[in-house]
Amino acid sequence: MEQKLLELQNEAISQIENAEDLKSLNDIRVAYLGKKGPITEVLRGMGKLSAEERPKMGALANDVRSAIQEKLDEKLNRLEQEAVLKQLESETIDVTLPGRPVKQGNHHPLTRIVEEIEDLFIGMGYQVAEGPEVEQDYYNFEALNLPKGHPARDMQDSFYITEDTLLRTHTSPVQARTMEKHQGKGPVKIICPGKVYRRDNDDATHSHQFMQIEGLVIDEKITMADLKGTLEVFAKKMFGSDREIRLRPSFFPFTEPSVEMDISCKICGGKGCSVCKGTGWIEILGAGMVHPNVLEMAGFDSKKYTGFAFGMGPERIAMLKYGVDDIRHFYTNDIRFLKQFAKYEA
Ligand code: 2U9
Repeated sequence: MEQKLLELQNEAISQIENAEDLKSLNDIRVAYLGKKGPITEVLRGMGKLSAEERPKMGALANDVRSAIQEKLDEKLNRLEQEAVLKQLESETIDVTLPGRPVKQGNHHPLTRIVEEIEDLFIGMGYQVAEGPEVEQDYYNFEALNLPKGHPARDMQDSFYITEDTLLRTHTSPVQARTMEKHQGKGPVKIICPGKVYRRDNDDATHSHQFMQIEGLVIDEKITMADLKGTLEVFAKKMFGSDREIRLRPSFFPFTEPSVEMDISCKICGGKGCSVCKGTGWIEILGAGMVHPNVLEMAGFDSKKYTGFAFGMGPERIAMLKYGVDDIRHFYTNDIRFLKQFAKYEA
């Protein structure tokens, strides 16, 4: 029996050493130290032993049991430590590894241009005013000196929704609404960015939906000089202090006198090239002194108040600034086109 016990001990210990995981370790414990285990079996056979052999065998059996238990505990600790180490390893984060690049979008080029122009005029004390894209005929046309049947209306072919409701063809109705809210009291100093709609066939330079930024200043003693000064500051900040501006006579129903503003061509420095069609100048915006009819219709005393207004197309400025040759790129959401502007992100 003594031999049997020692064999069991060696057998159990070699199995414990080869155990790979906690489960097989537990199986060994149950197999050897369990109620039905061989050591228990041996102890049950103690009855057949002599009185002097029994204590010796009992002590040996307990030694074997505790030797096996000790080995089990030892192996258990090691396996648990190994499990913890493995888990730590699997959870170890190599902080020196580069982070996974988070695909960050970027501002749409038109948003960049509009925000740049907004910041520029906010810096000159203007407030940003916005209004509905679905507009009333009155604010889109009549309030702007374009009475029903006025031929100039056709120049702005419109998406009518009802007899008197349309998709606005310019952001000027926002200025007309704002003037009305002022109930004839100045000053008014606003810029109005936003989407506008004209029933047009899309091509490289026309889109049925495009953007505008218009501006309006109304106060006492506002002159053409104020307009020219403002446009000069705008042009130099937006296109570079080395640019010249030129004002040419023009016509808009809602301004009198009216002008168009050109800036000197950056490509040829004014000598003439394909970009400026040989003129040396590039048209940027239209402007003028607010027509007295427009002032009066909005409740301003045109003898006391004067004002200037201007209007520009952000697409045109973006096409010049970024060298884009087709306005439709701004609207067809081709990621290859849009992600080119990621490099401009701060
Ligand atoms: C009020 C009074 C006057 C806004 C103006 C322009 C000239 C102009 C064009 C720019 C690019 C239209 O999209 S575009 O082709 N706009 O040239 N806009 S003066 O004049 C106003 C507006 C509102 C109450």
